Amino acid sequence: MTTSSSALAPYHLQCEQRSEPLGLGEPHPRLRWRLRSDRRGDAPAAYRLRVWRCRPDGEADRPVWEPDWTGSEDSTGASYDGQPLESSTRYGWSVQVRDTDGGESAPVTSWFETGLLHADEWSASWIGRAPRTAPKMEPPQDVPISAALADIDPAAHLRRDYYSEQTPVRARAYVTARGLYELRINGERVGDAELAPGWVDYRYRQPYQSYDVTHLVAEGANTVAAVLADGWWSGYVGMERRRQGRHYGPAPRLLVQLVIDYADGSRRAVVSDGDWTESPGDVVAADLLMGEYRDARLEPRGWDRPGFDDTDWVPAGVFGRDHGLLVAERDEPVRVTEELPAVSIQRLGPDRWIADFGQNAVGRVRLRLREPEGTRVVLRHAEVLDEKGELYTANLRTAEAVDTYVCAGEAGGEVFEPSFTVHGFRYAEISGPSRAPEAFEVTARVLHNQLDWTGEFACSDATVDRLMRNIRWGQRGNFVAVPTDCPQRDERLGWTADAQIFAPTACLNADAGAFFARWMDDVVDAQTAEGAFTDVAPLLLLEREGAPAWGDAGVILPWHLYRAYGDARLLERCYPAMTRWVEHIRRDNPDLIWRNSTGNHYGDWLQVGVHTARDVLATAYFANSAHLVSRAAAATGRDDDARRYADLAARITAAFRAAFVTADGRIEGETQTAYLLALAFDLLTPEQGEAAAGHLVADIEARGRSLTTGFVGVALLCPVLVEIGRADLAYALLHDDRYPSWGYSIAHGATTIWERWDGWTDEGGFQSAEMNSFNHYSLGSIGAWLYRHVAGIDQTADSVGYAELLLAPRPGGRLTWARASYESVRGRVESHWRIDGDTLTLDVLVPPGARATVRVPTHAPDQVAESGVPVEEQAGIAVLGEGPDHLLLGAGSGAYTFTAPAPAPAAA
Ligand code: RAM
Repeated sequence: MTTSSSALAPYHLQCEQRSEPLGLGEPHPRLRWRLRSDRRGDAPAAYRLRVWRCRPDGEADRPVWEPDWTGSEDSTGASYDGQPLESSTRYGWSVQVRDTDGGESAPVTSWFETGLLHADEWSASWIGRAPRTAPKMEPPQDVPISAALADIDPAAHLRRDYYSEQTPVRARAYVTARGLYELRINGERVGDAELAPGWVDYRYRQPYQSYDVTHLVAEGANTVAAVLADGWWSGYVGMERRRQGRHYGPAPRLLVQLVIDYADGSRRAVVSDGDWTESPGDVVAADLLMGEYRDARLEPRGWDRPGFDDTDWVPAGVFGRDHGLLVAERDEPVRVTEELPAVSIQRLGPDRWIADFGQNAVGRVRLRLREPEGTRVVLRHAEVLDEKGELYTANLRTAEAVDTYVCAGEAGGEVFEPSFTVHGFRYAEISGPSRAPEAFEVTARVLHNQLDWTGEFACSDATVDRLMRNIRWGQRGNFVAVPTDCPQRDERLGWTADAQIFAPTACLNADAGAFFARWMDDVVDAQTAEGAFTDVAPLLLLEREGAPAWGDAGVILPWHLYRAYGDARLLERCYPAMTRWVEHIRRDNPDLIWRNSTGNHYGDWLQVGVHTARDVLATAYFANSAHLVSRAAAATGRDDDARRYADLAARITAAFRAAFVTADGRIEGETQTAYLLALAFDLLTPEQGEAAAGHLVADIEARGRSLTTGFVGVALLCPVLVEIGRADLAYALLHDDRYPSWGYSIAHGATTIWERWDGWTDEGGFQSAEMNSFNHYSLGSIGAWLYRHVAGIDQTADSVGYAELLLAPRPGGRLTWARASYESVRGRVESHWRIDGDTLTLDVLVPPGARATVRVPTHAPDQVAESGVPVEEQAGIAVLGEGPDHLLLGAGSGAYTFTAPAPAPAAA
């Protein structure tokens, strides 16, 4: 029997949400793929997986999992369930899909590779600088150094030589540090991870990276070497004055295991141990917040290559072989993802210039220099300039963000880029060089965890496009090791509310699944014995109990990630912690009004001139969390819990109404956020809801169509306005450029989202430097609305993994077109509308296996056509309903072009 071929094609094969990951730790990794097809209505009916083991040279060796065809409409992935995976081994895999007509796709292949799966396979020791009997090394006396940096020991240079009798066929390096490391083999930098091993709560886990170093190791003499700095382990992190540094330990440590395979089948490990030697070098001091001080004259030349004479180095200190907390890295590391050349360089003095990179970004500056030996070049960083055109650094608080480089005087010039620090900046002041730096010699190198960018949005309005760019830059700048609040001042912590508010936007812009899932371990581990999630994770602040909307992130995020990516494993893992949080609030608030155990109750943080009643906000969040736990229970097959928490949510809702809502739908405090919470979380009766919607609109109108929302309310603002039929008001706020609005910041040159609406105002200038970041993503939570309501890409309320799309664009405001695309776990989704004269055209793309509800915005629902044919006559399209301003259609997968009389312009 011959099988017909299918139009279905799997693409973007991933393992554990990563493309061809090296060094996986998961015994049953999840394999997934997206589907495309050029045939309408195409859907997968079954898939077939093949997994095989590879030999060290990469060739296929033998099958390890050959399951039969699995019948499934939900063909987004499956967990490996074959023979136990071996450590440090590459596996090839392929997937093939069968469509509903029996046609089969060709197999598409990919690979993954395991790391060290068992703690007992590690033989490396933790090494570092041995405790010195001599006094601490002093930095050279001819150069000034700040008190904070002077308190930091020079980065340790560690090395060892080894000899190889044979030519290696394959080599892997498994590496981590309590601190930050840069590994080198035979003079070459290993890999391109920056700030490795990243930041997790090291008290619970220690992630290691895996590198393919086959091309670096050789027959004969070899050298493995590393530079080791403090990083999050022992450097400055956060703003807690009583405890700003050395959070995890007093000094950094390194762990290296190099595994080399030879042609004769033998395997050898070269590990960090007492055979390594140590010396300080050119990195005089390095710190994430303070900056890096590099004196190139002190570099031990050739130290990372064979043949170096290290007789005056000292034996490395050996600090045990504790491998218990080692885990394979689970998401893509921080990397340099872009370079921004200076767009201008202004001279400010005889040897002082300011470079503008045109974009507030996060990373560091790379400088090319040609200066005499001993020339000291200092780089200072700032997000904005003051009125005199100088760097504005007051808002960095105690973060110095100063990098210093002392030139070696290389004849051919030299390049300085710090390795163990990171700054948030648009401007850099360069002082010290004897001649003006040229633009090509000054580059900002952009750093963040590398994400797979899955979403794109564009529209006819340049300011709205700038807003989306600002949102994306905010995501890049604050996805550095953990989701941070800000990248510049002495804070940079994993604030939980910021993350939950921004997650819907983040997960449309990019596949942030693996990044957030890894961070969720820190959120769960930080939970108190009483069940309180925390305000920040990894936990660093002394206050343990999370505030309303902050601690709730522990419930909201796993649920959101499950819905976005359709993988229930994280939800399963977090479920017990989610229930503990809700139980903790319930226990301390028997009347179900959340007044007790509210931690540092921040309310609607940074709202504008209003005060949202704290109990209202807290109780609304309590109801929402109980409701989400009920949904999570249902999704993971816990029916009793589902009923119990649904009942709890209903009782909290009743308590909320009794305590805070009047008969005519007024909510205590009467702020926009109070109304938004009640409406978004469905806490009102239909009558109250209608009245509350009216009060919300009246408040916005009374303020001249202006918002008052802070971090918490802002995410709900435009979505709720659309929901209550006032898309026109949502657009008015979107297009507003008066204070407070997104447009106001853009009109004042913002290239990222500001922490505060009033970060800078015409009247007041800069807000207090005590708390004024120009790169916070929280107020960028409107990004999700741009995708969902402006362009029209969303999923229905009950859909998981975009199985049931909701394509409901709401043309309005100044826009004449908008489009978005999103690479969902199922495949590509598109929505693109444009209004040309009297005609609206809507192009949508629905991936195979998904279904869509399409809302065509038009005042003449009886005149909607698809590809020129009235929709009633088009096969595969169902008319689901209509209203005065739209037609609702059901459609299967495929590309569609709808046309209709353009919607009536939104009422002004
Ligand atoms: C600030 C942080 C963060 C916010 C908390 C309440 O310090 O920047 O954004 O969540 O306060």
